[in-house]
Amino acid sequence: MNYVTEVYNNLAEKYAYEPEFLQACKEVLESIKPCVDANLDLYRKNKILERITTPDRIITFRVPWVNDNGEAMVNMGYRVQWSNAIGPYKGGLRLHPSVNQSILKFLGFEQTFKNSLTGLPMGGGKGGSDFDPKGKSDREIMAFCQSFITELYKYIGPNEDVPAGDIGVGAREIGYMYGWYKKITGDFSGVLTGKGLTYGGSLVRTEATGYGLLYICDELLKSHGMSLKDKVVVISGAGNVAIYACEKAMALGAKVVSVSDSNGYIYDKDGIDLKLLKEIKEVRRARLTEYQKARPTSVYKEGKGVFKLKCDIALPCATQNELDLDDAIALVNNGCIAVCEGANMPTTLEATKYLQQHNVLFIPGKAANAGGVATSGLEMSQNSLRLSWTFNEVDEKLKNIMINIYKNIEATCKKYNLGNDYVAGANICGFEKVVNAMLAQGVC
Ligand code: NDP
Ligand code: 2IT
Repeated sequence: MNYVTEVYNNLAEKYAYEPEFLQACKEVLESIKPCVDANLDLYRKNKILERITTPDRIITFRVPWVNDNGEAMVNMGYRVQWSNAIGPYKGGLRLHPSVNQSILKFLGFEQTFKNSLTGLPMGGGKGGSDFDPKGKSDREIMAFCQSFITELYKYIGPNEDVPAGDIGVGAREIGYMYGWYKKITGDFSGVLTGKGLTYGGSLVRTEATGYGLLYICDELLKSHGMSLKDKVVVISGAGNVAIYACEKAMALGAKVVSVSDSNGYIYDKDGIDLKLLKEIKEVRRARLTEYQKARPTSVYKEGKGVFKLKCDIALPCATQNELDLDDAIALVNNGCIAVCEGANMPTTLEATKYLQQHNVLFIPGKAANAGGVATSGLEMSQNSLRLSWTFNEVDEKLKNIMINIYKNIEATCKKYNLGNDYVAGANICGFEKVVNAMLAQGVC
């Protein structure tokens, strides 16, 4: 049996109860086969595939906190430290009731290759909790964050593991976590990224994932003789990534006609009113029904539906497996040219294959949404230098990183005769750097 299949089958047997993790492994392992075949003896002898699909460690812990009624609450906390082959563990923290070990393992595994693609010295990790921030008071959020860090602080550090935000974790949560880390350790250092601008945060970090997504989308279109000008774009999600993807898409001349949350979606034929969206989501933390109330010419529909809308470009920016085969068929039938993933693994394996087979240009999340972690890397650099760069300086570096990611993926596609299979290009490109570091460092 070939090495890739053998390793995947073993994982599938051992982790049958971790579907998201297996999905991520399947995608990566199948697509790196040309590179594995070219180095078969070396990789087999060093158990490269077995080692890279096994995290360095998983830390799990109880997070007790007290709600506003004085009642004790308990959640599970996790940190998956996947690989520090090329730098300290780096990756976000997710607070969402769906969080479990399978989801955090898929995210930590993906993060390792994503961080490698940025060209910055960052290893991969991910963490979070099944705590649901929705409807909680500021005091409850603070109580949870302090309890979470009371345990996690033992395992993180500016040269060890540097967490950041993800779903449910933004500036407010990072602030509470940073304050408590400092309180316990007395150490003012770059242990978290996504910090506020008055205490070590970087300009552009808030915008970075969404902006980066559009920089790479723009580069993709340019290299195929097109541009974003006058393109109709659908976006799912209405959080950090979606909002700044919307902002940059509009700045580059596209019209964004949708956003969504976990209850439903907005279709705004005149183009999303970004100021209104920010006010509702960033200030009031309210639902999208409020958008429709304030803008009666838009339409609100319950449930899924964003990818059934007619568009030129689709940017899934909410969560994993939100774009399925039915959506992919609708996108192709509606003439969609490109899908770039703002979220992590938002497209199912079948949907990805369908889009690629029907010549829809497809950039996977580990490349397309790498701008967030790349700018976290730039925040780490500024913290080490004890300097703050201007908005334009950081934005320019972000843009160059995204363009380089695209160029490197394209070069990998050429090297291995992969055509426009940017999934394989991104996986092989991210994988090769990590593996070369592993080989140089011996069995550890
Ligand atoms: P936010 O918490 O800011 O926003 C998440 C958005 O997605 C919300 O609109 C939320 O709706 C929606 N959503 C979340 N879970 C579900 C679900 N199960 N079903 C339907 N809708 C859902 O998170 P981010 O914008 O930061 O993250 C979005 C995606 O981007 C995630 O996949 C994340 O891993 C990825 N990402 C984030 C980066 C970052 O820097 N923040 C960097 C790279 C990737 P609701 O409010 O109703 O829950
Ligand atoms: O998925 C991701 O890349 C993130 N949530 C950002 C991680 C980071 O460390 O900035």
